[in-house]
Amino acid sequence: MKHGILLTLIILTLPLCGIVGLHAEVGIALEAELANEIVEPMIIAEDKNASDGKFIWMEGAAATGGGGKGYAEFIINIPQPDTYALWGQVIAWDGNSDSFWVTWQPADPDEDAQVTQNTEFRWGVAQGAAWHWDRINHWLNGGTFDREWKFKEAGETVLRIGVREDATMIDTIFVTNNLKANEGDLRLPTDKDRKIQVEGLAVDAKGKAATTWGALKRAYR
Ligand SMILES: [Ca+2]
Ligand SMILES: [Ca+2]
Repeated sequence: MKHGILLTLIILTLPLCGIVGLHAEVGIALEAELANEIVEPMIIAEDKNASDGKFIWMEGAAATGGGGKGYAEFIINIPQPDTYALWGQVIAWDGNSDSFWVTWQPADPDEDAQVTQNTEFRWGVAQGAAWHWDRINHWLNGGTFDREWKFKEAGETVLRIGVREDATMIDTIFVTNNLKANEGDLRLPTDKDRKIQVEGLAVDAKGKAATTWGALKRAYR
């Protein structure tokens, strides 16, 4: 009888573990200046108050127009299929320096928003002259709404932050599958995060997973 109860408990608990496993909380902290590709006039600049002392922007003066060229691209290995939100640590001085274009493939199409001017991909950045977090939104003509991206598979994704208005600054990015996260749930990149971003340890982990699957396949033959 006791064994029966134990077995029942195990049977009931196992699927629960699976569910918990699938919904593990993901948090990936990235330095903007460590992007895989930075295309001018988006450039790296220095600021002692920025995370690791650097940020990226298209250089420009406050209260003036300009922009629309240059971008930074990040290859982000997401560990599980899920719906994700993005946050950026930013500075936006004024109404002439408070937006980017953002696409994250493959959830978003392979579209050059700087060419199409598609407002689905227009991020209206929260203004402030000191570094602050802002959840990436889309600033549609009918209002501004938080964005979320659904990925059907784990693996490499490509995030592009394109210049829309010059002088808009971005320091760090935080990737999370907690769609209800607030600022207290976010973090700046640590030395370990930067090492992973530079050396691609996430790719190694992926390689290990592939090896494990290969070993499993052999075991079943
Ligand atoms: Ca500007
Ligand atoms: Ca930084």
